[in-house]
Amino acid sequence: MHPELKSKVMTAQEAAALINNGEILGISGFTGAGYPKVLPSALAERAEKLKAEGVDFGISLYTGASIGDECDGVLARAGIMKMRLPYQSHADVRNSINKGQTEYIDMHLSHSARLIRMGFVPKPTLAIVDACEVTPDGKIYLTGCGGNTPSYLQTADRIIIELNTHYADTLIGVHDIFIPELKGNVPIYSAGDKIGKDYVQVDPKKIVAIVEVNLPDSLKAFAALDDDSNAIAGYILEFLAHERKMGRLPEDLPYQSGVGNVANAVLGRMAKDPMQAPVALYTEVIQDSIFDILEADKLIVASGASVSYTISGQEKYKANAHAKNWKNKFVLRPQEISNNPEVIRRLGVISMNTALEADIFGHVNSTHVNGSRIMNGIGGSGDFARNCLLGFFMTPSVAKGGKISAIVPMVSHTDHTEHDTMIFVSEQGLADLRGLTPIKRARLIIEKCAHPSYRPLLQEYLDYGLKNSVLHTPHTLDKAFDFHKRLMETGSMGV
Ligand code: 0RQ
Repeated sequence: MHPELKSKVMTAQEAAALINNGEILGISGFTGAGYPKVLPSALAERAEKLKAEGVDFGISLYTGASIGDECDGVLARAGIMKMRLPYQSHADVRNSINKGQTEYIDMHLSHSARLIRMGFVPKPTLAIVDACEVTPDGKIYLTGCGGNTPSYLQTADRIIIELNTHYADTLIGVHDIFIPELKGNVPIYSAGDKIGKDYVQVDPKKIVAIVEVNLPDSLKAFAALDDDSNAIAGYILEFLAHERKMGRLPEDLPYQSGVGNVANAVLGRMAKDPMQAPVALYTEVIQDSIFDILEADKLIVASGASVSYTISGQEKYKANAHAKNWKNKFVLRPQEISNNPEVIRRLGVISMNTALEADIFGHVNSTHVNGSRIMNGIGGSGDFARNCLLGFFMTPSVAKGGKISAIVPMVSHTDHTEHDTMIFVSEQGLADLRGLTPIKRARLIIEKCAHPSYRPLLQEYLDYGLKNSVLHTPHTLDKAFDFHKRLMETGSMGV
């Protein structure tokens, strides 16, 4: 309705023509939610044409976290993604990074916006955001992601908005936008506290294009729960019940859970447990399992950086946002607040994240296969692992049909040190490492978490160290990577 904004409405192709070679794009999007959906394809087409004319074209892509194929996949396949941060989980992006075609900075999610605002990495030149609404005085109401979007909107010189009517007004009012100072408090004392505004204020003169869309986030449904995920979820719930019985765990502590099946399974099973008290989430990503909790009337509040719902989950949310007042149960925050160490420590968050591999002394590798090949990234796991009250690292005990042991003598890359890890869980069992010396940790991890087919090899490594090494952390450096060497030489860590 506003003539000046209306004059900026254009097609995706027209908007893509405004993007220059070498542009640094700071875009909305976090774990498959709230990312731009049509501009990336138009940009890839434009790059293709320029390439045919012999003109080189490349961009850097900054996001909140992982985003959908319509953006990450499209830009990686077009071969124009020169730089990427702070987290991705797309096979084509991963391949491009591991081939050296895309530079990648794998960052703690709570650090990324601040490092960009401080100029340690170049600031975005153009922000592209998925938004529910924009007003003539420059108020932008975001869709399903808080992420790094407020900082990108603040620091970029120009802004393109994908005005997405898919969520209508069901996410307006859900956001709490607060950008912290370099020094000073983040005054959140309970998971649902709101300390900011429900929109991002920008100078409307920076808005150079508005592209109208009506599209959902394209998240696929989860695979049926496998036995390993179910077993891991079972051990975690049993352990939490035990800790409560021992009087070590108040009922009302909020939960954080990483992405994927196990996280969904834990929350899904909590919803079904008649003994489970109502729960609050202070997490980064909110997944479909939240609906089980809502339907069981057990949700106090869910605070996160994004609502990462499958297509059917998005429909369910929209249908109930007003009808059952679900809208009031959610708070979406910038990721430097959803993952803020001060708040995580203050609230006593119970945290659950995933390891690729863990070693017998308690270190965790969440990111690099054989120490070199990036999988996804650390995401928010470090923000929560170090600062939570109670932290779980979960992984099936073996990968690739048993050829890879998730428990190794020494991790080939370290994301989380022994000082930050507390409880390891595999489908074999659970090891509570708190308060144990390195040797006791090693014995417990081998006994409780390693797959039976790898226990003798791990025990042999530990015994050799106990005989021949110093006795604080008895590593044997010339044997520490034998599992990984065998994998590279023979295709299996087993002998
Ligand atoms: O390979 O895809 O070819 O089948 O890794 O493993 O078991 O399906 O589990 O999808 O949860 O991924 C750690 C990567 C696990 C993920 C990681 C192979 C395995 C399979 C995927 P295929 P699964 P997931 C949340 C917070 C980051 C840290 C975190 C992740 C593929 O959960 O990125 O929790 N976490 N952040 O076969 C070689 C090993 C392997 C292995 C598994 N040791 N060596 N390959 N695989 N273990 C995220 C955010 O903060 C946004």
